[in-house]
Amino acid sequence: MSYPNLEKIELRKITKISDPDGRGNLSVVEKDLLPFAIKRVYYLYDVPSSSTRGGHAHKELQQFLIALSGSFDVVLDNGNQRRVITLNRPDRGLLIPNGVWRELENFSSGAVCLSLVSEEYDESDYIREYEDFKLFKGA
Ligand code: T46
Repeated sequence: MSYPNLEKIELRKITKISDPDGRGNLSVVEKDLLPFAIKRVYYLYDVPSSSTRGGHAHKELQQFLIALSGSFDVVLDNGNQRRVITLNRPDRGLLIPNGVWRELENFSSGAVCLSLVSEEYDESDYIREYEDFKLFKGA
């Protein structure tokens, strides 16, 4: 399998509607923003700052991550290089293609990580050992 170019993985802007009467903001993820139909939504919260989530890759699943509240770092690894992206705005989301190892760390107090994904839950789609990921990549 080829190595996805990590430099092409970017934060996508989510439409933000600021209320003219000062009632706060509303953001909306519309279908054109994502290259997949959303099949599942889950969220991480109450994550201790010392904890790491993720630590796996997906064979097929594509994912859009949003820091609904607070901040955390996403470490991306394509089997060849690593890149760290901080999520800290509810009007930005990170689109992670399949075949990318990810680790989520440095969660701030009150951080909430929303995950919109392309597949139903299937444990066989996970590669949870880094050595298996390297083999999957053909390294
Ligand atoms: C990802 C990161 C950001 C389910 O039963 N159903 C589900 O839909 C999910 C997502 C998980 N689970 C079970 C599987 C495990 O027994 O919940 C437990 C914790 O899952 P996991 O260890 O995979 O959690 P994270 O935070 O390491 O990873 C999750 C997602 O699994 C993964 O797709 O990219 O969040």
